[in-house]
Amino acid sequence: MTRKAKKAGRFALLLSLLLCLSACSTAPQEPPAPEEKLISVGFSQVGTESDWRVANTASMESALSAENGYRLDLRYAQQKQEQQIVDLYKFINQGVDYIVLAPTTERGWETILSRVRDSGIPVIIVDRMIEIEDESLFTCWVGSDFRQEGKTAVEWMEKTFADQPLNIIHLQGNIGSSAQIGRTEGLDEGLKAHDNWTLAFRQSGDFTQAKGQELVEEVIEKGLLDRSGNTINVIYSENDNMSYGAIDALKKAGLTPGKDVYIISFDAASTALRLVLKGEIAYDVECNPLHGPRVKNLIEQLKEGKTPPKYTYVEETAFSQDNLTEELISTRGY
Ligand code: GYE
Repeated sequence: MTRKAKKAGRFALLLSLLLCLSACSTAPQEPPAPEEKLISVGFSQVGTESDWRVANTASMESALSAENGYRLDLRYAQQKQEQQIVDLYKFINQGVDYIVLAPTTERGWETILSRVRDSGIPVIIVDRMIEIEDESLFTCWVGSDFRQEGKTAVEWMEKTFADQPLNIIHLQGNIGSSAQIGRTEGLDEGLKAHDNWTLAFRQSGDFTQAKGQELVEEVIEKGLLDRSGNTINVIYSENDNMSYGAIDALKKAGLTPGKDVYIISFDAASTALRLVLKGEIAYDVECNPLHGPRVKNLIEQLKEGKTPPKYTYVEETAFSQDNLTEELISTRGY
């Protein structure tokens, strides 16, 4: 054998040894990256209009966190249904595992939810409801009984003001949302049942503090508060943030909330409950925003092949100075 041939032989041996080594050392199949195992959830949120909404978003983010095994795609809609429809199409294209929808308004969901159903993605509705004939267009719902909230407020007004005449200023939420519809219905029933309850003003403040303030400034300017001294002025404000705005407007005009005007509010966020303690809000009906763990629980049931209840109502209460302490407020979580 020539030197050249010997060298080539050694080289071939080395090569086959290396090949064998690399084949033998093939590592066992790596487990998929943790990212791939996360459950993906597309969450279409109404917006950031109120303390309630901020607490609701925080609750969803902490329950559907990566540590808990979720990848949450959160999209805000600035209280616009059109934006929510766009976002739902995006979730279909992404092929998320679940869609969670906090609907702005009750109507107008048929087309987009039919598309979602065709894609096979389960839809969990949270907070407000949708009005839809074909209930198979969503999987389940969890939220509040807004009609009951309205009733609770009116029952308190009946008990507290007895037969005295009321002059009512009504600040409504986002028109067409379940929270607005139910709370307004409660007041309407009260107005029907009491001849001496007068509706002096009714307009939507879109659940925002700025709008609430604007509307009450308008009410004061137009002289719609009763100054006769024989009638009780009540502001029925469909959420806490509008109540904050109402308080600012009253104070700016030299009026004292809790003395010149009684404010009935909804949500019972901690800032508002401290105003109840101060006497500036007379009564606050609770609306619980901590839906994150509830939604997580529904997803877990679906994942296990179970059928969760179609509707889950959250238990709620209401607060006045009679049943409230600072200690209670600080333990409530929102
Ligand atoms: O009362 C209000 C928020 O839908 C229950 O929306 C929710 C309402 C809540 O903006 O503050």
